[in-house]
Amino acid sequence: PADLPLTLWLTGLSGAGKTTLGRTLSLALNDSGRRCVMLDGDTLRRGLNRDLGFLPHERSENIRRAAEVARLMNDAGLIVIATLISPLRADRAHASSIIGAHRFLEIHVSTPLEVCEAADVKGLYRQARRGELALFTGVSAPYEAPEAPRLAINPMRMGLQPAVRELLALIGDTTP
Ligand code: GGZ
Repeated sequence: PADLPLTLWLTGLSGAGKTTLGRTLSLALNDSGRRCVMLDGDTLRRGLNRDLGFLPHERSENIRRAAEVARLMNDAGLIVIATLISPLRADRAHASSIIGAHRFLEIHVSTPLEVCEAADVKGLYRQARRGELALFTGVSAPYEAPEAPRLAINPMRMGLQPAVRELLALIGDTTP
């Protein structure tokens, strides 16, 4: 149904393209009159989650809060696009249970580490390799890829617009 208030949960490495994909999807949804909201890890960490760092229990709490907000927004009828690294399966499973498995779609933004690191848009991989940034996902902290995502998508390989079309198709919108 066109207005089932889903949460699309985009998980993937830093620099995989989650935020860009989420933003482009949200523009496409707005164009077709669907109300949606983005919950981006990097943005949440400057406000709601500003007290949290990158220790495992802090990431868990970051994800838990994002999931609680997603639930409230889904309850209010909005489509939620959540873009957090969310590196651990257990934390994503917890998010799904908070939001409700029937409206939680796990999307793996599967850009490989080598590609994220080669681009290194924010210079964070370089800092992590030099030991200037601790607990960096993919370098010195784990990333557990989803075992059975609803969709795995590599926007760098397939292109942004085709990636967005796949997501739109998944949520039942065939608008190009
Ligand atoms: C991973 C880090 C770290 C460490 C800072 N590990 O690509 P970005 O820069 O713009 O977005 C990343 C963001 C990750 O926040 P999340 O809330 O998505 O992470 S999690 O779901 O794991 O809680 C990255 C930046 O913060 N960043 N230090 N050590 N990413």
